[in-house]
Amino acid sequence: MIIGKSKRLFDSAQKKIPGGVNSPVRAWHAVTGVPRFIARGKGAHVIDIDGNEYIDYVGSWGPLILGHAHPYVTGALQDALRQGTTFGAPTERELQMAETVCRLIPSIEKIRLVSSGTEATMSAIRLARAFTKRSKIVKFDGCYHGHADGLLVKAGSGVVTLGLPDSPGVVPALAAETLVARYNDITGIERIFSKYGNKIAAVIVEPVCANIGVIPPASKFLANLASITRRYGSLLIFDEVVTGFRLSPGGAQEVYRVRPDLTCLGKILGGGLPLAAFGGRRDIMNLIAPLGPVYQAGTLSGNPLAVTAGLATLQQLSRHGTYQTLEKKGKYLAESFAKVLAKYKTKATVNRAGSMMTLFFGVARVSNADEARQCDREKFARFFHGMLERGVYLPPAPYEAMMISLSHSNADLHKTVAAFESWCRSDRH
Ligand code: KE4
Repeated sequence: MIIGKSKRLFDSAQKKIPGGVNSPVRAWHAVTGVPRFIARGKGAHVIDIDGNEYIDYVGSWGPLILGHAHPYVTGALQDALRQGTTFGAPTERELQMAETVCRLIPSIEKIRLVSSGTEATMSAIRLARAFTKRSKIVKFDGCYHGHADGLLVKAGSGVVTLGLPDSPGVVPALAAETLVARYNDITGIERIFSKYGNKIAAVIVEPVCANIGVIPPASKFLANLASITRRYGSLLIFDEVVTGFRLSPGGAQEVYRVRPDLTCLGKILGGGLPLAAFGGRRDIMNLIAPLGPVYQAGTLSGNPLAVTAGLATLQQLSRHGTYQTLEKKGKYLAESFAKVLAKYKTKATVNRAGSMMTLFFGVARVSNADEARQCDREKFARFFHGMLERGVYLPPAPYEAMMISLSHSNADLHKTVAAFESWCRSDRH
């Protein structure tokens, strides 16, 4: 495979951009090799700067549930562009977006648009602390909610642990306000609340994990979280930046029938442009400035182009049968991979939720971050490169999610399975 241009660009990029990339995972440190510089995308395919074409399962880490350059989205953007790009003033489109999201996700009675998932979760946590007048936050080991200081914490020793900074620059005193629990472990949560309950402002959770690989919630886990937080007067925040509009029109909370107090959205919400949001109960959201005292702001919040792309995407997703189609594609791919793994007696497990999935090599079950970390990362790196050589572009990290879009054709899926079987046959380690 010719990758000379990507190599040259990557060498140059590293001179001016830390690690040569504008977000760490794009540097391929987990799989090594030369990150491909992408020239363009079309449907389920991307073409790199050297002209190599791949079936894409990164999907820009989630937003592109319709695929690349969907004509309905690009057409809407072309119309919007002619009217200008940003005004720093309210627009009708922002109201349309707010009304659409509140209709799709009934737990969201009011919503504030922002520009990234990090902003959304950071703001939701500030709001939860203001509303409850408490300072502690509970997050789960393996869940990622963006890079706000208070969320870049890791579990200390033991199960009920005060957070420790997971990055230089995070102040230990702030990290200590975040408690880290084990996903799918309701006993652990009960223990944390029995010790800190009246100090806990909120629990923030990915209702389906996507940042330690895909890990669905155990039965009743989310419902138990909702009842515990209610019992102690804490808030439940669903970080649906990934799952929102991915798993269903109403996100994971519709699938699992659990109503959080606040929800964070992103990725698909912007249809590939920078848009995210936080929203929820009216009595909580009314604390947000300028109505209330909790300050939150953004120059490009609710940007007209991003809202246009998001509305066009949500409109396409509202078409009949969309989520049945996504479920069928995801089911086919996961089951086909499982059949190949069995045929070649390769120890691995496939975790899937709708149109997102992760292969964990060397383990039989992954229900929390500790189990995920037992997986064979070397084998994953070989899997990544083996698939890349066969024209399939996977997330370049073992703890991410393959994203299937509506534009992945049956031919794309069959080719992907054939590539996987060919690699499994060759990788007899
Ligand atoms: P952003 O600030 O990257 O828009 O969103 C942060 C975020 C919040 N919540 C969840 C559940 C998320 O998955 C994310 C970001 N996801 C990663 C991929 N797993 C973004 C990719 C990257 O960091 O480059």
